[in-house]
Amino acid sequence: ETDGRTGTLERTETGQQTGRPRLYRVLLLNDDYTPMDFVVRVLTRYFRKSGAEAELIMLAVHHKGQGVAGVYTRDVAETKVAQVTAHARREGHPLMAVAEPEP
Ligand code: NFA
Repeated sequence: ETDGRTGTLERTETGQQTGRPRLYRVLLLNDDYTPMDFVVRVLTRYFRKSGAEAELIMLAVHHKGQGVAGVYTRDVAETKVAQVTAHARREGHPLMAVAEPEP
């Protein structure tokens, strides 16, 4: 049975999780200021994309407003969001990343 708080599909009497965990999409959001080459480097560094794939995802975000950088369990997705956000701010760019559960 689905647990709305944890996203686990089942839970044993001892609280151990069973079944497949819910997966979360990490989305990159477009803005007018972050340089395209910075977004490509984020995708290769934090999401292990090839240069060609990173370029395609970056352009999709640029043209459509958002795009999927990767799909992960909740903890990993939230860590990627935090890492990307921290890196962008450190470098002075407004790039935004968010995590959303897969339907
Ligand atoms: N729109 C940004 C630009 O024209 C590029 C960008 C792409 C920013 C993807 C954020 C995400 N410099």
